[in-house]
Amino acid sequence: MHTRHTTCSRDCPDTCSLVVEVNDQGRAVKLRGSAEDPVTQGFLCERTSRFLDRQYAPDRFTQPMWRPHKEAPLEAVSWDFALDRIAEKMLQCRAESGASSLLHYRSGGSLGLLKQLSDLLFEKFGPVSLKRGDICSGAGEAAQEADFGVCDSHDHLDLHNSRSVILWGKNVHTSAPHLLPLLVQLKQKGTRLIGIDPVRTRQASLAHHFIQPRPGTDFALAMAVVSRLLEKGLRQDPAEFCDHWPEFVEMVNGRSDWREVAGVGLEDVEILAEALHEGPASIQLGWGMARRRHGAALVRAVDALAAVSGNLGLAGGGVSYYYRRRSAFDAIEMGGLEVAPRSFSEACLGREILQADPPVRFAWVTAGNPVSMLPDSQTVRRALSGLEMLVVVDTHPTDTTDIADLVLPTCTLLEDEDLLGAYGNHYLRSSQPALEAPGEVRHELWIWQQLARRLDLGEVLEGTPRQWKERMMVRLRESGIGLEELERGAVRNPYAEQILFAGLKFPTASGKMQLIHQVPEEAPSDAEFPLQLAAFSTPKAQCSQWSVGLSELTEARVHPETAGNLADGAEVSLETRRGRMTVRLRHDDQVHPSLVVLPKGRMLRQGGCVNQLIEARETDLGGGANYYEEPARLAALR
Ligand SMILES: Nc1nc2c(c(=O)[nH]1)N[C@H]1C(S)=C(S)[C@@H](COP(=O)(O)OP(=O)(O)OC[C@H]3O[C@@H](n4cnc5c(=O)[nH]c(N)nc54)[C@H](O)[C@@H]3O)O[C@H]1N2
Ligand SMILES: Nc1nc2c(c(=O)[nH]1)N[C@H]1C(S)=C(S)[C@@H](COP(=O)(O)OP(=O)(O)OC[C@H]3O[C@@H](n4cnc5c(=O)[nH]c(N)nc54)[C@H](O)[C@@H]3O)O[C@H]1N2
Ligand code: SF4
Ligand SMILES: [Mo]
Repeated sequence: MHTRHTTCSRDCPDTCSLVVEVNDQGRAVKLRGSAEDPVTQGFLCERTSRFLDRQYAPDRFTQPMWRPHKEAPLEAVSWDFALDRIAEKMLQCRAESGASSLLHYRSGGSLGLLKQLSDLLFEKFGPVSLKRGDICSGAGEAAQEADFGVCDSHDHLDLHNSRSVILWGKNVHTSAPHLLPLLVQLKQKGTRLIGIDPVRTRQASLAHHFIQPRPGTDFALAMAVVSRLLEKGLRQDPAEFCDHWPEFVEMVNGRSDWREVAGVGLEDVEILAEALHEGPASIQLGWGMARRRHGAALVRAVDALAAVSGNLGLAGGGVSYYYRRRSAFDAIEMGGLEVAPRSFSEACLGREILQADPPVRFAWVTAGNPVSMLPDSQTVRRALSGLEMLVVVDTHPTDTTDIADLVLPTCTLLEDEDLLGAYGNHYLRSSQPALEAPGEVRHELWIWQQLARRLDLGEVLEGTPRQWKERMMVRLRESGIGLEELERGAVRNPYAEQILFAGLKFPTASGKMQLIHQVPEEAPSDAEFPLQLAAFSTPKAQCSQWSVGLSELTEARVHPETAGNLADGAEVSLETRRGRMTVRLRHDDQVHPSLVVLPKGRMLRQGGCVNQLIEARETDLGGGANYYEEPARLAALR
């Protein structure tokens, strides 16, 4: 028995250091969190603790697979056969219809930095068509870039300097578990914790005060608190460091019912106002809250609240949404969207592919399962099924591999080799193979290189994974950090600031923070579909990758009041304007009465996918997807 060290590359803010116990036959028998890593602190989340079930699942792809015609099952083929066919089709499409007839789609299956080399391959070959926007964090990032000029965070340990920490739409227990020990420690030393979520999550028992607003009304909640702060008198004059202060005040004073819109009590507003006024208060925003029609405006309202209350530019303050995880590494030179011949909105991918003129003929999908995870699954499925060739690089079967013409098997996070920056802390880490890849499984770099040779692209991708890692560490080496050090364990990004916007200087055009000063329109109400359907992260799965057992039917949680005479445990029909599915109803008085909550990630092939019920619509900024506001209703099964 021996142990190997690597890093979890899943789409998760924590980016844990893993210890893999490997037996003498080379089989992993246990995964642990590294005790030496300052963030991981010796424990893993539920979904990765159980990853070995997935690692050794019998349905793992271990050979290239080919579907001889659209209705046929996949059959195993050699790499030469698969790559020759793909190269032939790519060259044919480019010659006959131009490179815009090919689409490259990469999502967040792995956060490894080398995964961007797939973008480089397709740019050198084309440039080809790309996706535009980002369904995960697009709206929130665009909001903070508009306000502050950059979307980044104070060091997470700066929370030690906060008198209050406000967890705003951030489900720490489920989505960022390694922030929990720090929050518990802060609570013990007297830091006040406030939670804000339309679902009373487990956080309610951790927080000193928990606020349960109507979903999607965070703009109004923030303005209710601003109104109260204006009454109290501000500690700092926002006009000195913010643009649009007069318009902002006019907007706030233009309404007197902010609190009623948010559906919260006077005490809720008072406690938030007091915590922010007293300061320093750090606002920790969740990533999900902005996946709404006016998602960016919600985040901008919270940014404005932090500014007006005097919580920017000081230790213990700030609004944390995202950590610039790539900032320490050298960028791979690419033109991206600027050079792409055309782009398709990620949120509306299915519809836009179907409407494309000239048509898309070929798509390469990597590290993503767009059929299950993008809105309007059936349209995405139809669009991708209709292509002349769909190639998917993945480790396991998904709704997307189910319609692929070719599936190329690649490494799991335990076999992979890459560099990782985190989006929930400022640490940098390296992954290296803890296990040998089984069968014909290959590192993606090998796949791209083999393809590049067949496409006559010369040397652009040549080099081993380790050589590529070295190439991306030039700047880090200048500050004395080498790859060997990263391979030994987590290293803090030496270029990341402890606190942001010191001296209240912002990297915006005017050097000032930009206050939002327009109220977003309210979402139109829909009398026939009065509820809001949303699917949130579950501890049992990483997006559509389930490692803990599935219930036989998707469970829909609603407040007992909302359920009416539909019994707890009953099979009911969940309906939206997009379609319907049968779900098992669970009464849950912790859920806001206007919501129906499903677990995120279940696939069509697992008996139903929430995204088959969700309309494809973009958010106000950043090309996010409006996942959390689907008008819905429940009905008895007929
Ligand atoms: N276990 C697990 N962890 C994950 C993931 C996973 O699939 N499973 N996914 C990863 C990924 S890809 C991401 S992007 C992150 C997502 O991480 P989070 O953003 O933390 O997770 P979400 O589930 O999207 O939603 C977070 C919380 O926002 C609340 N919320 C919803 N609407 C509103 C609103 O209008 N206002 C307020 N104030 N709160 C609201 C929800 O009730 C939920 O508790 O997590 C990562 N971590
Ligand atoms: N209704 C609803 N839908 C949502 C969300 C929601 O909250 N509600 N959340 C959204 C969010 S935040 C996100 S980020 C997206 C996630 O959407 P996706 O990124 O499409 O998510 P996954 O299901 O994780 O699919 C990633 C695939 O990558 C594969 N994979 C893992 N490692 C590697 C690798 O190294 N290389 C390759 N090639 N493949 C790999 C996995 O096996 C998996 O099949 O879903 C979005 N969809
Ligand atoms: S998914 Fe997140 S919490 Fe779980 S092991 Fe990976 S990095 Fe850690
Ligand atoms: Mo995400």
